[in-house]
Amino acid sequence: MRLYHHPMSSNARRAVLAAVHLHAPVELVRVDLFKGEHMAPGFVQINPNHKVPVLDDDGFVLWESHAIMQYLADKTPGQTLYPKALRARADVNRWLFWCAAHLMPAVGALNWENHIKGMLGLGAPDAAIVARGEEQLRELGAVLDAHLAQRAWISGDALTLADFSIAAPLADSARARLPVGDLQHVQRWFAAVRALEAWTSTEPQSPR
Ligand SMILES: N[C@@H](CCC(=O)N[C@@H](CS)C(=O)NCC(=O)O)C(=O)O
Repeated sequence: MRLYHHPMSSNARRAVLAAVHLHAPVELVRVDLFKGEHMAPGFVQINPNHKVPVLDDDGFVLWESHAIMQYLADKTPGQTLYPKALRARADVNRWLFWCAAHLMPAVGALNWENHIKGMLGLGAPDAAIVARGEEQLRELGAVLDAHLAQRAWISGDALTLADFSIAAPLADSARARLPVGDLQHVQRWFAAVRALEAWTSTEPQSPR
């Protein structure tokens, strides 16, 4: 299997984290977003959305990071990241959708305005977009913090795909100036995720 990614992409990182933790036999293929490799005809052919991550499993091409995580887990015998029991799986799915639908747009706005724009020389952050992103993230962060006050991991009592999904974008906390530093339960949980081998072994060495 080939997993197309870029080290600065938190969407790609969650798929890579799942692959590494599951010991899935994937070959990581770096797509250089800064050189525009994601816009090359060959890449757009496999993902018309021109985004990473993309998984190619012997010709079966899958894009969308959460679908990739689920597929890799379902392919792995004996895995525990994605429980099979109906309600346990539904609970993991709930957080994956929460992340995709709510968390990522808020983090994405702050990451673009506070980090990527400056890196690409595209000017100062737009104050209105930053204010809106911060407001959304504070509300979402409060929900996550209250949830984690009662538990070690996001879903059930063990590490699941939900933890990798939500932790991946928080790696940008400092650069994107995400207002999550004072969320004590989130920070305790995030430290536990960062201590996992899947996390430490996929820390970007030279992001660009
Ligand atoms: N919903 C997608 C989002 C993927 C995404 O936005 N990837 C970004 C990098 S974080 C990308 O490749 N952007 C390049 C582009 O949009 O042209 C997923 O979860 O896989």
